[in-house]
Amino acid sequence: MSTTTPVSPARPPATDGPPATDGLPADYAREIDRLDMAPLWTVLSNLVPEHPTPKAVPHVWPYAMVREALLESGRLISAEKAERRVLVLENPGHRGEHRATASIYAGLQLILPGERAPEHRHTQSALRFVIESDGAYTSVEGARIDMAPFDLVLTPRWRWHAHGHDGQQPGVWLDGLDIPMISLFQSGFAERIGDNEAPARRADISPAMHAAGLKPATGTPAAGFGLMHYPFATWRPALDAARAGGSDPHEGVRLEFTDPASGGPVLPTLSAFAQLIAAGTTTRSIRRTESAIVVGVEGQGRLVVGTAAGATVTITIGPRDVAVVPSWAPLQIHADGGTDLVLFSLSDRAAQAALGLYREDRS
Ligand code: GTQ
Repeated sequence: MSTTTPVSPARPPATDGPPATDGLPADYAREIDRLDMAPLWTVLSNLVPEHPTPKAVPHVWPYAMVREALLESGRLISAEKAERRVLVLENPGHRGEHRATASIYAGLQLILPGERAPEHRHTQSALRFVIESDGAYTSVEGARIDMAPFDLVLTPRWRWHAHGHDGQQPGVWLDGLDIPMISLFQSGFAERIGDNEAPARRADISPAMHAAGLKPATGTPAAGFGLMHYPFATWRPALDAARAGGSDPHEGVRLEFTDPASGGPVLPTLSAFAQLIAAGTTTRSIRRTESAIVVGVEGQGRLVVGTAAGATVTITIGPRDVAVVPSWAPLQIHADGGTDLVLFSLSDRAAQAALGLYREDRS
């Protein structure tokens, strides 16, 4: 059967000029364009590249350079009005796309003493890495989690969450979300409610349960039982303890934050890591298909990151600085600031591993 009746309303051409002919006869190029089709053979090697070709570039947001602009946002809008007062970290290779890498959204969120960012829930999952806090908190399904500097806090998909602040100084954390992945699947939903309809306030019992290897014998485990808080006060000593077990030439001492229920990544889409590189040492080059956001915690050092063009970019990183390591970029870390270098990172490894895609290459 053939028909000349368009199945969708007439629309303007995709581009202003005539379609790119790509060496095709002009009439043919026009005809397939009119039919909303395009030749594969002119683009196949871009669609199915021999190796990852990220648009994201190695980049750093030195905290001292961005902090003032973040505080200024606090004078321009309230947390209540903004819903979430965040400056999104846009990779220079993804400007206008609200993402730090192709798959990861990252932003710096500010909350001021006495403010409240209202309850909402969404199918996007979030993790927070605390940068500054003397009394900021997140509540997840009504359980309050107090945030101290360098704590990791989770807000898995579809959990009600709000933020507040009972302290004196501005509260800042890095938000890492799987927004680009949920956008790719067009599977985003969100709900907002007022504080009077908020989930009942309750104690966060999960740290005590997990520390003891216990869980409630009755009731629904889903009711906020999962471990949502990985305090710096507990993960930092664990990194030192792991150091006694030896260090890897490509990674130094690197630990993954896990969901104790599964032993797997903290979120289905995002993984999180703590890493220590001993003073005066340099890791051997490694490249991974994960794209990563790296945050400095202690010490000063350098990330030497290869680019697609075969050059290298050197990123100086210290406490609270936020950097990007793109997919498949060779990475070496130099702890050359005179002390041990401690880093936190999050990546899309969880999603890649779940799909059987994750690879790494050690040289
Ligand atoms: O705190 O819930 O940076 O929903 C972006 C979207 C933070 C949040 C972000 C969000 C949140």
